[in-house]
Amino acid sequence: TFALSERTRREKLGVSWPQARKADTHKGTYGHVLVAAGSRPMSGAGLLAARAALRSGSGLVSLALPDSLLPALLGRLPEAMLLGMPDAGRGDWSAAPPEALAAAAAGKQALVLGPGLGRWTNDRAWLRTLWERLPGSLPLVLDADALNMLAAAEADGAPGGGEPFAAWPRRAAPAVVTPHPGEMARMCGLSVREVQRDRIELARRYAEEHGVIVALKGARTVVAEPGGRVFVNATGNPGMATGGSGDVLAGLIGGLLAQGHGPIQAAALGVWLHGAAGDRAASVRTTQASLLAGDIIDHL
Ligand code: NPW
Ligand code: AMP
Ligand code: MG
Repeated sequence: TFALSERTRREKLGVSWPQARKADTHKGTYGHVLVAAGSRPMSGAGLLAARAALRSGSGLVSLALPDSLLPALLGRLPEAMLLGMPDAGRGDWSAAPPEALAAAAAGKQALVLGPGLGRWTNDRAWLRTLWERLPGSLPLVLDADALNMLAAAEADGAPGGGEPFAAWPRRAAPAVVTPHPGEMARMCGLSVREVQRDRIELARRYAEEHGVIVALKGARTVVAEPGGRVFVNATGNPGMATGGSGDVLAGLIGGLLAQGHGPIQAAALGVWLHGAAGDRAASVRTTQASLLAGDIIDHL
């Protein structure tokens, strides 16, 4: 277990930051992120995640959202490309075939799935189909409602139910999951109090049993990889306990993945940067109490 300092980033993860951009490069060099996030009334989650992915340095960002939300969002984030998913006019994801999202992910260098996605009938079967259709090598960040779907899938694994998440096929590129303690409690069938009792051990065990990178958020976010290193973050402040803060982290990690960082590197570096940007925002722009999630993006 390591404190996530500049030195451990360099020595234990091989990540140097900031990375200089080479002169002879173009936007295609820095990866294309697909952010599948947002639904009525949480389109802001998608905008925040996509904007954070852009600020992380990725070359292109596409934001997939239910079709009928698009007119209201035009011009809100002009740097991102908007991709309407079939929604039968409902503003949610319940009518969007997983195959359509998998097709949109083709050729992208990372997929961020979950912030503000909402829930619908049999959504975990939707996620299971998507899991199968996505290339196993596509770097993936699962957050928020995607994690609630995994939690539901795990519960389905009870006798007579469906296939638990732990039994889903392993991916060549381990997914990064970014639960807050409430989501982790659902994913593990525990109370929040039980999750908080031994965060390091729980994150380590979840990573091991599910073959994923875990970023268990909150004060001192714990980042764990299967069978290996655990990092405890030292940046960040309680001003970041504000709506949209986690949506920013998911987009940021997705952007780092798309630029070629490995999943543990992207997760650890993303968590550290997110906290450092939040610290800077709270001291130079505003106060902890007045901090907005968007301020974290602006200070990346
Ligand atoms: P309690 O009861 O407050 O103490 P949910 P959500 C617990 C989207 N958003 N330590 C918490 O505990 C998200 O992306 C959209 C301890 C409660 O039980 C999601 O899709 C926004 N406990 C959706 O909203 C901005 C903690 O978890 C439960 C904890 C719902 O996400 C907002 C709450 O979690 C939001 O990001 C901690 N550190 N953190 C937008 N602008 O569009 C949480 N808990 O029920 O999963 O609700 O996180 O708000
Ligand atoms: P979410 O609950 O998904 O919006 O995520 C909240 C984000 O803010 C996570 O990255 C947390 O680590 C961060 N955060 C929330 N509360 C604190 C805190 N008290 N200290 C440091 N970071 C926090
Ligand atoms: Mg969240």
